[in-house]
Amino acid sequence: MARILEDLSRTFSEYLLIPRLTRRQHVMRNVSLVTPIAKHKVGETSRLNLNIPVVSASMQAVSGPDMGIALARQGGIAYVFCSQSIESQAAMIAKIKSHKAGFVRSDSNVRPSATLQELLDMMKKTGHSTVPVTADGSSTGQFMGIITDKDFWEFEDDLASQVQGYMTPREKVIHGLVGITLKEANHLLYKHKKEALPILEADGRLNSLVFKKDYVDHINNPLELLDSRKRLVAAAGVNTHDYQERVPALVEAGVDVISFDSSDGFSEFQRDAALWAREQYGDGLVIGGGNVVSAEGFRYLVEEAKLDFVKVGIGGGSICITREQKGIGRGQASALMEVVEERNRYAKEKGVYIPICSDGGLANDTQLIIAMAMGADFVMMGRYFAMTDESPTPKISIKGRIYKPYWGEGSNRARNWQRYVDDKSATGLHFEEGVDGYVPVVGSVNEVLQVTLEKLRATMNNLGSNTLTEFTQNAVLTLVSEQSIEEGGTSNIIQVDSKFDDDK
Ligand code: MZP
Repeated sequence: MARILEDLSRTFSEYLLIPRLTRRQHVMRNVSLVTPIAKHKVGETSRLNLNIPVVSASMQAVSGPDMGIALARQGGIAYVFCSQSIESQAAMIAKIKSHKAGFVRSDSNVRPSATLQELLDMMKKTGHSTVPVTADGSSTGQFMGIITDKDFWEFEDDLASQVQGYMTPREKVIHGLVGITLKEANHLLYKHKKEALPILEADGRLNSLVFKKDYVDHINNPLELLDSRKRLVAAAGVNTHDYQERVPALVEAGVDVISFDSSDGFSEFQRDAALWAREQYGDGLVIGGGNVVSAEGFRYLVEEAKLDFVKVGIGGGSICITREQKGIGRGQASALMEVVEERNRYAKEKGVYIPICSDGGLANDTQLIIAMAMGADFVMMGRYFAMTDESPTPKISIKGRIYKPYWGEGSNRARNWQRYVDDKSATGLHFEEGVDGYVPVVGSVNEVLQVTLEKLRATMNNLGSNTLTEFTQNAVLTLVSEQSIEEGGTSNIIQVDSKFDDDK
């Protein structure tokens, strides 16, 4: 006979946190939101940490290269969606990795014999105003000089003239040699008041460029998530079908983290795919997966699939109808608490800590805070990021307000049948697990995260904590009655404007 769990399936909005003693050191500027994403020995640090506990969902309407860049610059990561061709997903990862780095391979170069018109066309196409001149016009050719848009006047100079008559020749260009540190390169830029510094090989070939604007950008984004080569960290969703071709292409493009994307990840399909990836790349790649909603599912993915992190959540997503279509799922709070308990048990038994991601169904900032207090190491959100300027969808005006489309990966629109069919013999499904709709536009990733993370930091202080580990350890939660929930909102007043809250 079927077993019936005694507890109710609970959601985040049914809980509140009880404040703990706030000491003098518990102020927002002392709060660190650093959190692990890869499994590690208890007491040691993870081989990859996020600087904020937030990642975006692997969805067509959410995570493209712009989201990858915006989120990594804030300290998180975006899982570039896998419901697309391998080539285009790999190109998105390559775009994130090449976005900005201390040392950038130059992608706009000209030959000395190129005309100013050719140079101008290139500058307009790429938006780059500083262009290295190399003997063969390649990014690694013999360095001959540099030309910028200030070296000629588009409407005065003869555009049929050759670049070599206008460029600053090599002997007059301040440059560095391969081996120089980023700090030294930035110092040269500062000392000579330059915008760009070419870095040359010992034999005079161009290696890379260092830009002043990247230095300024880094100062403005202190939590930026960078790899050991100072490139933004990039992540991708993958599936259990074409992983033997997709994962190598993503690795080749520079991906740092992959996550198996499935509404129900408690399967041998996911185990086999994850083990294959681990065998190929060892610990060089962070490999996560899911989703699960039980201790049993968590154990399986950790012990059998050897995942680095596990995602929790079935059916809670804002666009998800899995629960009503298939009758599977669990209240997100109950699922998370059971998995966290099992993770802690596993850490005690084996001395290995497995980060947990709470995926989907966060309707507002408060629920994110409760998820973190319950022991999630980071949260994954779709709708939250679909509403930002950086999601890959167009803005649409409906009755005078601006919206963006948002649709589930299990909807017909996404046609992401791999995610929902783990049986290769199946050719497609005759029912949907996701819906298609619109969400209001709320601004840039930077703007919305600033508010959300400020609330998280403030609550951490209320609970006498400056780190996420302390936050979870100090957390005391209480279940609330429907009346208390009602009381928690405004009461007995007429609100001036509740539009924004309604939208969130
Ligand atoms: P949300 O943040 O919009 O509430 O939920 C995003 C999450 O919903 C994703 O990370 C994914 O786990 C899940 N999802 C995506 N598509 C579907 C679907 O079509 C879905 N059913 O459930």
